[in-house]
Amino acid sequence: MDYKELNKTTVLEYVANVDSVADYFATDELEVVEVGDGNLNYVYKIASLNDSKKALILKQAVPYLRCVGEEFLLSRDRMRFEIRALQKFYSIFPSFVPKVYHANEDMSLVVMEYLDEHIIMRKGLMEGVVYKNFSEHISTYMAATLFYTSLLHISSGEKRALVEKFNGNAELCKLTEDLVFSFPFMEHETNDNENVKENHDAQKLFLDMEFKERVLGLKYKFMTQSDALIHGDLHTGSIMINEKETYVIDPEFAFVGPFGFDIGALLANLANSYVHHSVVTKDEEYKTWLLQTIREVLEKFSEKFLSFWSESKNSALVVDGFLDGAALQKYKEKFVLNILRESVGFAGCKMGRRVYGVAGVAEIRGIKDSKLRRRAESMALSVAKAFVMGYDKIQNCDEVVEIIKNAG
Ligand code: ADP
Ligand code: SR1
Ligand code: MG
Repeated sequence: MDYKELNKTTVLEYVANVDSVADYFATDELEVVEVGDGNLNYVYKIASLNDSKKALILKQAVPYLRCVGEEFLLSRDRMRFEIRALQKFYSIFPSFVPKVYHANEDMSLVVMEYLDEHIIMRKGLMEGVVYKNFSEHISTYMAATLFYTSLLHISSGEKRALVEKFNGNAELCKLTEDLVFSFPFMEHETNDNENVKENHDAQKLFLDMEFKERVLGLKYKFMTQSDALIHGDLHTGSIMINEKETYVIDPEFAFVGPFGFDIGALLANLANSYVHHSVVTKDEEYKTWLLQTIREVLEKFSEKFLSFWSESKNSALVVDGFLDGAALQKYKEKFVLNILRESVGFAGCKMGRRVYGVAGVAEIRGIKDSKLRRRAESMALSVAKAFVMGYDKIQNCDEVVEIIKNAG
């Protein structure tokens, strides 16, 4: 089938010929609304007019970057990787991933479950909503997806096949290389240049060669380390949530990359929320909940990752009998400590990129009062710097929480 960019009308014509969607809606009359608020793609809600509980999402990639415009070309290939990742992550933990009803790589589209009782987590966090099950859910999601796609669980042949399956996602990896690890830390046309102009903090950051060398070290890890299948863009805008449930959406940046990258993305976004509440709402109770959540996410991730590991004696990496019991225990502890450290390093880059880089986040760039915004930027930068400069010395989760707390 040839690719055709859909619109609200042609979405209905398209799904009329898709059996799984036709079965779902039966004879209901349908309505289509565009609900996309992301940077890259078009997202349509297809809803039944007969039953308000029945709806599906159709997401289609277009051959350009939506938030910039048709002049910024970006291949539609990204949808192939989103489809594959949604299916893989769903097979590992279905309760945290929307169910796919239909996928068409030629048309660069996927039809999936509509999450009607959930909101984008970034929005909830800004409104000060407490999600008491979140740390439990997301730590399980991250530990399971990372562990079960790594050499601690699959064979070396399966791992190479997995790398191959996602290796073509080069354009989106390149976006991350540029937009997370390079351009936000130098003069660049894609930056928020109104803000960079005559800004002492920005000039200082761009001239901080020690910091930038450390960023390069982390970029190199991102470009070369193939630990596990990662989501690749796990910020709080890729999480849909309510008090009971947590779903991870939008895995189009997925590839086989470093263990710490998704954890780092999440840590950075939770820390940005802490910065927002320190500067804007000054809600001490909420700030305490955020810090406690950060600690729990990191601690529970380590516990669960180790617990999955304890279920098998033999893996592609550690052959049964290779280490004695005590040495194996020590090795595992060092292994997860290293994941924690790299997560903190990536979190530093991820926080830093949101200050002057393209694609700022509402928590910081959305602050209307310019004085408050500068304060938030400076706080975010101080956490980013502490993370990047000190990540490889971190000993435990308390130290991570202390760094964030001390900044504001
Ligand atoms: P992009 O790839 O452009 O970033 P997203 O996958 O993040 O697109 O989706 C954009 C928006 O569409 C989300 O912020 C959310 O509001 C909505 N959305 C996406 N998937 C779903 C879903 N399964 N259920 C409900 N809303 C969704
Ligand atoms: C121009 S694309 C900007 C960002 O949006 C995505 O969510 C990724 O984080 C990407 O870097
Ligand atoms: Mg998105």
